[in-house]
Amino acid sequence: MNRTALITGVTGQDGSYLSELLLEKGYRVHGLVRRSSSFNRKRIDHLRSNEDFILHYGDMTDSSNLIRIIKTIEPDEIYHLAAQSHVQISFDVPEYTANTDGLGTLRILEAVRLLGLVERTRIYNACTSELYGEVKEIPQTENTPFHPRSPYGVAKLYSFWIAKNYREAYGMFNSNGILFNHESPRRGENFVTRKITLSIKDILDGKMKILSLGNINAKRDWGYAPDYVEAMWLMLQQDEADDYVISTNETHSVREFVEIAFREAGIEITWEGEGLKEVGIDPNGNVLVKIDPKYFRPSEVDHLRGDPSKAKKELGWEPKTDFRTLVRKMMKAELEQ
Ligand code: NAP
Ligand code: G4F
Repeated sequence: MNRTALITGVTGQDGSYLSELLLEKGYRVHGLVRRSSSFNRKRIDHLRSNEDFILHYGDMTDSSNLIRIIKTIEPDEIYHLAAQSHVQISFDVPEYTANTDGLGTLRILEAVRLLGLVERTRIYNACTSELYGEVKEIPQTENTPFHPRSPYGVAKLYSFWIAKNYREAYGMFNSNGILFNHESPRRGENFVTRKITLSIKDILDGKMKILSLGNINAKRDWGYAPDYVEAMWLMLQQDEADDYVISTNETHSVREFVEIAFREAGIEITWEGEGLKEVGIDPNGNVLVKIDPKYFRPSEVDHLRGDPSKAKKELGWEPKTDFRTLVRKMMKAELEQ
């Protein structure tokens, strides 16, 4: 194919699956990695020996670095995935989140524009169902009004609109993917799905006694990350840039995720008590799940469900993995480790 792609956020969950997909398609893949005191490349370590996989040090907060990398590579496609992506942590580091997730997108757009690459370079921008926040309708579509509920959501709102504005103002090929939650065995350990599967494994291994969670009644539209990176690629193969919801149109609570994950590990959980006193117990009466208010967010997103009809019609994209299969895959991978 002889095409060149730059992936920001290449060390993350999505960056790793997308790298595999693009390398399989014959791309030369460049990835942006941050310097850290200990190596954080475990998701992409297996790609290290591939000569079409090239890493560059960089950071979304450093414009000159981004300009230099994009100038050197002149990519056909940029997949802009880098972000401080944890919603609860965005309340602790709001300014950093705005800088990385909001202005970071602007830095990429400006680099492409200033380098005269508008005609050449197509950009995928990683947006999120967190834009809907306090949802105005169920399911959410590309036309549902936004109402973000966290510094992360607000930073991504800027990212969404600046990409759209540069599309309208300068004719840039910028597509926004409004992706709903997507998970995998490579999900970061402090997102709720991975925290649950990892904790169950630790409980079985005797390393942990109780899984502590926050709002177990929150509902999410959870898909499988490898399915979702295909949609990113498809968006950049269209004749025109646009915005697309990528989701399953199914919603499940954190509570359901807990029940199914424990079941996959051979433990039937039942619930007792209410509110902060609610606990999940095993058939022997041992408390394995409890509620800890430290995981409650200052403002929460209660219910997400996305309608991916437009992506199906225009991209020919559909989710391949249902909720139960997703939980099974994640729990199985955890137990096999
Ligand atoms: P992730 O696993 O948290 O990965 C985030 C990536 O961004 C990592 O490679 C991280 O590098 C990098 N990064 C963070 N701050 C950076 C900075 N200042 N400069 C350069 N790189 C930086 O996230 P993900 O789940 O793969 O998600 C990918 C993108 O999709 C993110 O933008 C996220 O907000 C968005 N999104 C995700 C979901 C989802 O459910 N997964 C849904 C909707 C949208 P380190 O490895 O060094 O930390
Ligand atoms: O797994 P989460 O932290 O994901 P959240 O907040 O939905 O955000 C993820 O999906 C977004 C797409 O909608 C992405 F844009 C974003 O980057 C990220 O990938 O939390 C899911 C739900 C929340 O309602 C949270 O309050 O689980 C609830 N929850 C309950 N207990 C918990 C916990 N979340 C975490 N992280 N840890 C808990 O102990």
